[in-house]
Amino acid sequence: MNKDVVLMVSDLHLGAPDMETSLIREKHFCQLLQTYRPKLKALYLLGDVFDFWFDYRSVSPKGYHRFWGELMNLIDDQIEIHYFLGNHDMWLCIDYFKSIGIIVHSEKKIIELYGKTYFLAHGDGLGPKDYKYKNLKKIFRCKLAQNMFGLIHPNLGIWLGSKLSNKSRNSQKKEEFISLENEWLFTYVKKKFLTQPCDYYIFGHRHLPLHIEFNQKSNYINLGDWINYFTFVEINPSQTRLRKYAPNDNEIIDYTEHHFLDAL
Ligand SMILES: [Mn+2]
Repeated sequence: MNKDVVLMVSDLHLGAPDMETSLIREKHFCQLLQTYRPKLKALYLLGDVFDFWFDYRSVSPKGYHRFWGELMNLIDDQIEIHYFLGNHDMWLCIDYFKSIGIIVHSEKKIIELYGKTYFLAHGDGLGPKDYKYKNLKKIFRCKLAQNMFGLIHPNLGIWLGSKLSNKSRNSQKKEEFISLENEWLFTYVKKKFLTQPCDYYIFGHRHLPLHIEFNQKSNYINLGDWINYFTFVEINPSQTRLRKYAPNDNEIIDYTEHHFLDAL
């Protein structure tokens, strides 16, 4: 079998709202990876995989054993794993993740696959508005803040981080589509297209699966989430599709609900 499929997934928020609930989603995700593993070339995790993550010098958060086991299987099969930092897991230790065999990206990145260009990012802090978060991000991304947090005892630090993460997003809330004008990441994409034209702009963060085709050949895709939608992008040499894992039937289907043609 050809190993030529690339998967992109984001916003699993593992750990939220509690470990028991999260474990159900974690098992579904592992099922997806097992299904694709024989034909998988690379896995792109586009941020917020964990609801909160912090690596102390010698301590990492407990749990997520099935997730890590499945990732190790992929690494042993020489399948590339890329990890883009989200707003909930921006404090993971890049060097530690690298030592596991994961390629970590702390900024947006353009890649090429099968002759198409893909602009990839988690999506936080992009587009108009959200000034409060953009300033917070500057503080959170600074090494000093990270080092200070590292001084807090892990039992307290991880408890505190998880509380704050849960508060920053009501993780069980289902995002709904209102209008294209309200899609601020699409506003960002339309502007970006003028200076950095790409075939696909793929983000997470919005927690709402979307596929918007614009300018004849360009596409904005939002990955949705693994809380309410179980959506992801599948890329093979001939197409790029937004798909959905149906946990109850262990079935993979195309996600077509929010698919807009000729948006510009
Ligand atoms: Mn998120």
